[in-house]
Amino acid sequence: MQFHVLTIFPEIFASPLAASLLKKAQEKGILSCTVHNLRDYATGRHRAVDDTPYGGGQGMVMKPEPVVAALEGVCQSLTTPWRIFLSPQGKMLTQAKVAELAHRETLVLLCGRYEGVDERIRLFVDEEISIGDYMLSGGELAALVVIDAVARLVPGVVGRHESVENESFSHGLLEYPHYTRPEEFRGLLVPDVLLSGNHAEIAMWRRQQSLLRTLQERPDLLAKAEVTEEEKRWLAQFKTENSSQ
Ligand code: 9D3
Repeated sequence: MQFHVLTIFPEIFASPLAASLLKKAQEKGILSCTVHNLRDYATGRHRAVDDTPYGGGQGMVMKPEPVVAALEGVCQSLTTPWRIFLSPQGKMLTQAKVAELAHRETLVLLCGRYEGVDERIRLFVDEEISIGDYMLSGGELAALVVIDAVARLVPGVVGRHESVENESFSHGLLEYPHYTRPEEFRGLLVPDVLLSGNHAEIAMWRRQQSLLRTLQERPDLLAKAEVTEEEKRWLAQFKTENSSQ
């Protein structure tokens, strides 16, 4: 899988791409990430990538010429590029969208900066993605979120061991609580069931903890989660028994 990033701040990408999972995947050749500096596509004496807004107002707007020149220049040499513009106006990123993107061969990620980009740039990308309803300074951190989330689903990037965790997330419930040594930490004990060696009981406890946590922290997830009729009855009973709390 290939990622190409278009940005005026290529240095933002250096550390995240040079550590941990993404680093290993690139070393293995499963993944490649190329960061392109939008300023290299700017012309004129000042190589400006921004300009003042028509109609007046605060701040600067990203110019269309360098952005479209970069999109065309980079995509020219790619077979099936899928162009994504990271923008607060985009559709919110979900795990389902991440899974869809992971099937593509080449993602081209355009990062905006300044107050916004010239509206005409939108006509030169395939889709617009936001990572959530909060304000970032630009598209760079959002692009890194897309790269990280998508890369995890590319075969070979995440080990077999951890990919199970992946699966449990897509079942739509929150994770059960995890513990490691010591058995007692500042008076806080590891639940007995986890020390029992009874694997059936442990599996049942973990499933119940997942269900309860989801009910308590993210009840919205339960509607879409894979929950059996028996589990639904169990949760409903738990709700009535604890409705006073
Ligand atoms: C100060 C300008 N804002 C007016 C309320 C609009 C605005 C423009 C550009 C707000 C943020 C940004 C920069 N953000 C992104 O480029 C961005 C983003 C985000 O801010 N939140 C979530 N996902 C994304 S993807 C790209």
